[in-house]
Order: sequence, then C-alpha cells, then structure tokens
Amino acid sequence: MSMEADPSARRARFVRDLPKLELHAHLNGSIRRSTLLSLAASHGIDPSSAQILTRWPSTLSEAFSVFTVIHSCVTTLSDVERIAFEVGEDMASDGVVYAEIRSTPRAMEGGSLDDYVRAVLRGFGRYRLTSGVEGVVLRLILSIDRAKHTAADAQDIVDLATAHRLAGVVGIDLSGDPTKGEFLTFLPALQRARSLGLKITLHAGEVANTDTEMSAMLDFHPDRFGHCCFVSDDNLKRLTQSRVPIELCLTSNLLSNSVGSAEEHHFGLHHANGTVCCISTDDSGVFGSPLSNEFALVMDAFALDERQAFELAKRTLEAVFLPTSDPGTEATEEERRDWSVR
Ligand code: 6MZ
Repeated sequence: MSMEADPSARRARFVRDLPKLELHAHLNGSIRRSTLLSLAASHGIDPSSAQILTRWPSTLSEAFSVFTVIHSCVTTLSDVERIAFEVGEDMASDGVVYAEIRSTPRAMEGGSLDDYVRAVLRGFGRYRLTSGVEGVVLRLILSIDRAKHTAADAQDIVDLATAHRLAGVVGIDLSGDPTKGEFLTFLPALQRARSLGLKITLHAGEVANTDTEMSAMLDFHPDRFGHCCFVSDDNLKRLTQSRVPIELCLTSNLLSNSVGSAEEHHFGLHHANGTVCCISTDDSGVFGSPLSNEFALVMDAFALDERQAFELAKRTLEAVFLPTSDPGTEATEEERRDWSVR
C-alpha cells in the first residue's frame, strides 16, 4: 500500500508537514526523554523511583511530581541551555514553525535568575545558528509560579522579562500547581507587565471550583488563557464574549484526568463558538505527545478534514505574542548580539 493510500500514514504525514505554531509548552516539561535519563544518571537519580519512565502521569498531581524529578535532574545552566537547544530541534523536526516556549526562572548552581534566562536564550540562539533557514522561530515567555512565588518574586520576573525583551522574551505566564496560590497575589505584577508592553497568558480553570478566580481573571482580560477545563456557564459566556484566545492541550488534560475523553474536550465547544483555539502540547516530555500528534487527536475526535486542520493551525497566528512594531533600537551591545543570532 502506498503512503497516500494508507489513511493512517497519510494522516501522520499530514500533521507532521502541517506548519504548526506552538503557544503553550513549558521548557522543562518538554525535556527530551533521553536527556532526562542521562541527566538523572549523572546525578545518581533513579528516574523509575518517580515512575516517570514506567508510565505516563494519570493525575495532575502526578504530573507535578514529575516536574519535581525533572527539576532535580536539571541543575546547571548548561543543562538549561541544552534543553532549550533540543526543544528547538525537536519542534522543528515535528514541523513546528514558530514556538513560544515558557519557563520559570530558577536560581541554580552558580547562577542567578538572570543567568537562567540567558541560558535559555543561548540555547535558542545556538539552535538557530545550527538550524539554517528551515528551523522553528523561538520566543520565550517567563512564568510566574503561583505555588512557589511571592508577589515580590513576580515583580522580579516582570523585570527580567522587560530586560530581555530585545533578546526574544515576549510575555509573562502564570502557571504552577493550580491547587495552590492565589491569582490576586500576582495581579499587581501582571498589571505592571501589561503597562510595560508585555503580553500575558494565564493558566485558568485547570481544576474544579475555581470560578471566583476565573471571574477575576476575566476582569483582567489577559491576552491568552491556557486550559479552561472547568468554567461555569456564566464565565463561559464571558470567556466567549471576551474573544481571548485559548491554548488547549488535549493529551495533558486527558492524562491529568481533567477531561474524560478527547471527544468530550471543550475544544469542540470553543471551536464551534469561533474562539481562537491554539492546539498545544503543554509538556511533551511529561505527556509524550508532540504537536503533530495533538493535531491528529483533534482531527480524529472532531472529524476535522485537512483543510479545517490547516485553518485551525493558521488561526493560531492571531494569538501570537510577537510585537506588532519594531522592538526598538535601545539595545545594549550584548542584547544586539543575542538578537542577531535569531
Ligand atoms: C500548571 C504547569 C503545567 O517552568 O520549569 N507547568 N503549570 N499546569 C500545568 N499543567 C500540566 N505544566 C507545567 O517547566 C515546568 C513547570 O511548568 C509549570 C509548573 O510550574 C512546572 O514546574 P519550567 O520550564
């Protein structure tokens, strides 16, 4: 049977070749499995102790214990640079043409938060230098961790994002364990980020009983939302009216048990309502599903044909955080060098 005659091979090829935009991927959650194994070995960590290699997470809290293992393996700036470089390689080989990768700055061995951001950008730049003209365009979003950061930490992250805008930082994300922390703690930092011209995306409604928080998030009106699995009817109405694009991560939601089946995923609802739906991976290293596979899943579950899938990928462009005007010329020498490699 030829490649084109075999429907599953044709589907696999189509979703691989489709020019895709990835707008919701956490750097450490996107770690290549072989890299995680080798870093774990070099730290004398047995990865199977957290069951990371024996099965995929089956709850959100299990996914968070996997992040703890990853963070205990990724401990140096060169590890961070390596992951950023490899994420570029992996996304490009999956047919991703543009990606906004997010990461939570962490102080690590011999390095400040600023060094962390530089390490990620160095990894992106090194990827760009080796990839030639065909590669993925990479941008960075800095994450505030709602479970671990204070209001003052969040302000520091906004400062960092501002300092590195010319080198490719485009926005701020609020993420972390959704059962911990309060959105309102971070509101002043998010408001300041907005006033400084940074775009903002918020993880929202990832767990049940978060309606009050969702209302406050809708009042804030971010540039994008992530997940929105649990939203009351009233907030759903507001969400649709707001026209805020939503980053949707089907496999992540399915494995985390937030959604019962692909067919029941709220993608169907939002797509039918005309909301910009940004199909994303969340954590391809943790949930094991590259973006091409997420598109295949959506096409199968919602009977989308190739043209509709193409439209879906194309509409994601409306939600990117790239600045609409020139980033400006007030760059330091170092920033100009960083910028010139991508
Ligand atoms: C909320 C998540 C997440 O930042 O160290 N993260 N936050 N919900 C999710 N759904 C599954 N997936 C990942 O990448 C890992 C960090 O991203 C956030 C968590 O804070 C996690 O520790 P970085 O690169």
